Amino acid sequence: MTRSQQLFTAAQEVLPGGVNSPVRACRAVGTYPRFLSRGQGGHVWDVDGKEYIDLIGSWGPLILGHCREEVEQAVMDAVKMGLSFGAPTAAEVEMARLVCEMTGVEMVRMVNSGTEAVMSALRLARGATGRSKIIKFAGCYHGHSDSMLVKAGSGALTGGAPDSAGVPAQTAGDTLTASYNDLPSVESLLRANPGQVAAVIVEPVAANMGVVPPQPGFLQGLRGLCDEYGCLLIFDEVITGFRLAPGGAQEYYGVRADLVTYGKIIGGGMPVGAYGGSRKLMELVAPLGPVYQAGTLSGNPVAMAAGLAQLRILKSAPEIYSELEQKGAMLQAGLQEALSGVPVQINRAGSLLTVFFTEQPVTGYDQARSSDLERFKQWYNGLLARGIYAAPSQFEALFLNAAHSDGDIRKIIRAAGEIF
Ligand code: HOZ
Repeated sequence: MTRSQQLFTAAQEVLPGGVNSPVRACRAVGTYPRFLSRGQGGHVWDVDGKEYIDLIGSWGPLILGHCREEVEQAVMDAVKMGLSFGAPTAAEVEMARLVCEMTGVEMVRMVNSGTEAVMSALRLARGATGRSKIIKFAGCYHGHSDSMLVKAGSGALTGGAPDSAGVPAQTAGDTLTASYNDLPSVESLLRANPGQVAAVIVEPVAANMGVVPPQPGFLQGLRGLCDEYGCLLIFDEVITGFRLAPGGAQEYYGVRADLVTYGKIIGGGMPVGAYGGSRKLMELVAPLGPVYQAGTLSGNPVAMAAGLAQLRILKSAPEIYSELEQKGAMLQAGLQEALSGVPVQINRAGSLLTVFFTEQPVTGYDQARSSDLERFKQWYNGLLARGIYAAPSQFEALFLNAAHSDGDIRKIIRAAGEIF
């Protein structure tokens, strides 16, 4: 038995499924989770000493790779000054300024996770419009708050439970579900619920049913529909924020949302989330306005220090984005060739990719679900055996980071060619 297997056995006694987040249990790929002990650059090591190319990067935030010196140093300096105050600090002001400058939002509120950011943005949208319904897209994942666990992606989809038990029917009833990349499905919901929809929330690149980029005109069309029907457009940029471009998907696709949610990438690996928008909307948040939201650990000084160090690097070295784009294109083209004997669709947006095992182009939820999950299992385990640590679910993304070398990418391509 490996050390990972021993730990997993012990974990199952005290943690549901042996994990603190379902996908990590690796149930969909028929293996046990590798318990990790350290990371460096684009690589991680498990507790048995095996090295892997890390294509998860903590599910996105480690865009510069593990243990980037400036981030590490900033955290160590902050730790020496105190772990938490529950009071304002200078770092929060600098962080808010930087987020506003890079993304174009006018005001931002720090929270502790993407789930919290979305929950708070939805409350704000409802408070601002006086309406209660929300439109989301099947297969998009916006964290695990009650109203968003309707036709959810990510772990909910992986586990075969896109609609969670424990969500009150009244809550679920206020969530309307449209089809991603299908504007008429949104318009018909808006028409059928006149004056009732507070917001349309979307992952501008769906990345929790696997990566599904928006079709040309889709995001622009959503913007137009929201304006026409008087509701707010919310971009959930927990995955795309600061990754596709310094200004996230808003910049990458040239579409502005009313509210934007961010997640872990703002913390550089520490637990952080944020939501932001125009001054007019954000001034509705307490203590200025009637929409209440609070948190002792919000703006935590250690998390701010880590995030600030990472964002400063991203801002001062924009070539990181073109390099990530090149690496993404190189991996996509290489995989396409290596997997030419297998029915695959390789979807990509910048440094985010998913290999779907299906004949049909994947532009939405139904096509994503048509992927051959047995084939995916073989793929995942084949990669793992060859030292490549990928997301253990068809319905997640692969994340490249700035520390991955061309050699790493060649190794992944070589491995892919050996699996089937
Ligand atoms: N399902 C999450 C990403 N979309 C991953 C959570 C985790 O296991 O960290």
